[in-house]
Amino acid sequence: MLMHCPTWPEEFAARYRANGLWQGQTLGEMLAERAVQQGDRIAVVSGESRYSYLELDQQANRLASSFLEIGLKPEDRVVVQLPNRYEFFTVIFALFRIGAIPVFALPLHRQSEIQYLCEWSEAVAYVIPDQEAGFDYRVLAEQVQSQVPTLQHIFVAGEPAAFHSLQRLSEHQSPSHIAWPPIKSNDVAFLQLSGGSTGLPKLIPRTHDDYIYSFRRSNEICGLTESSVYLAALPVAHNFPLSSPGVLGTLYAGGKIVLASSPSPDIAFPLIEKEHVTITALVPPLALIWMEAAASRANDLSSLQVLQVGGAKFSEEAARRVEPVLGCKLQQVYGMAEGLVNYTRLDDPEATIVTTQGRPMSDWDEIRIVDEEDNDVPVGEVGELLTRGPYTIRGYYRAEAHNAKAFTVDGFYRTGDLVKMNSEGYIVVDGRAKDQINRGGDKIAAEEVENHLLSHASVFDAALVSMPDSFLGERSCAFIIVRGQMTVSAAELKDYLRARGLAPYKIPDRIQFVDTFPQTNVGKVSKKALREVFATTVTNGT
Ligand code: J2J
Repeated sequence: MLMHCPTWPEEFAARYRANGLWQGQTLGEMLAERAVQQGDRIAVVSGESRYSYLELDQQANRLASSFLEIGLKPEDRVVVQLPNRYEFFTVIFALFRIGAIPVFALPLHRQSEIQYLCEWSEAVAYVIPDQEAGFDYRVLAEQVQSQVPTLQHIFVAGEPAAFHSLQRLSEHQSPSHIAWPPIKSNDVAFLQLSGGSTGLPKLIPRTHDDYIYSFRRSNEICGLTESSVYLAALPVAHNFPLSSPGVLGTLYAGGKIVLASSPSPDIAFPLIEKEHVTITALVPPLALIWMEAAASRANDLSSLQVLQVGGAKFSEEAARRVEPVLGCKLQQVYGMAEGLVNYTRLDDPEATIVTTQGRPMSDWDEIRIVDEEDNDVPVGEVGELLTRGPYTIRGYYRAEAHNAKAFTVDGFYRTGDLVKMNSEGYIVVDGRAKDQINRGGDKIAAEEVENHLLSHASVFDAALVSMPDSFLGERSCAFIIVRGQMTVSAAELKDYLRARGLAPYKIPDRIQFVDTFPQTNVGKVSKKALREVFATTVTNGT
């Protein structure tokens, strides 16, 4: 078991096993089993290429042998930053097979995030595409490798330049069959990234047992079968398209995954028509774009049965339009990479589907809604959501001090979300207690950006807050107090953050210079008062 990963007390683990929630299978074994059952049926469609279950399984095996030959070992951490392309699957299943641990990064992450992930996880390898959306990841890899001494190998999907070619390694036939290292289903399978609210994002250890349970149960709720066709429009490494039920749920069901290189209607709509997509997942701003585009496109979207929307609050007004405009059922999904996922059910009344963010997927999910003193609030009142259960982590990786604050002593995760629950157990997300901005589903930890701003010589103090936005839900505004008589412009500060290698979505949408910050009565910066500057001005996203 990977060190520094808090896990479930044995009494809970035994209960989850005895009740058949954790079934003792690893992700690698799951794919091997499907390869036997599904054989030549298509598992993944990527561009013009189609790959069967058998091909995926065999290529993952060959890549796994190559990884072992190169020297990767069980529990080695490998940062995986791949967009929606086939290699994502061969890479993660090869790593699962040898017990190495993928650390998931998002395609928009840049040097600041990747270097931190590599350093914090002490990664020995980093997997990238050659280029994507005009960005050369090989240059980024060089920069990161020069800074991180543990990083020995760079694997590239596409043109490898000076690095290892994934394609070559997946074609390579080992001289003899290599025995896979023993892997237990309660081992950590990978590290997922948290949205974060403190200085740097935390790493979320998910086990084979708990993750397989989460997408197996999601499949039951979302009705996934081997005739399902899942369009991966969001970046597949994100927890939502990965597991709710996402691409892994689709493989579990024996269905077909269709990879979209971008979620834009130009790319996604023709794929829906051509591949007869039945289900897909979007964040709210993309759902708005799809509804806008549907009216003016000739594409036949009639195969689409379910549109899942989650990651950020979906407005009731927009939710009501989904079925009439796109001709499919809406499912709201309120989940988190730490575990708990809530779904509206496909047969729920319309009022429930459009006004709530669903209810926990499992009877085994334990939920509390509490006030600031951790007392339960009455039904219908707003409080912070706490949760524990068979697929919700008991602590972050290497984060002892933070874990003491982020979890209760009896193991409930403090979500930082302010919610209320109705009498039927459905949850409505009402706001946030954590210091985070949710920019259309992209999470920004305020403190992380503030720390970057504070490192600028002209910045005396910085506070990042959300401002309401009709398209993204929220955008970010950095309030800045300049040091002494120094001067700096908003454009200079944004360039500075870009030069520090911050992901583009974390660059503040607006920078506002002020002389002082409003304070709370205990002398802390009042972010509430700062947010109120924008309370009445809903900006129009451009
Ligand atoms: C309001 N806020 C939401 C929703 C997430 C499925 C779906 C989403 C995620 C995800 C996920 C929301 N309405 N419908 O992992 O498996 C906000 C909450 C939550 C945080 C988690 C999945 N759906 N949120 O978004 O780890 O604040 O996971 O705590 O990225 O997103 O973010 P993340």
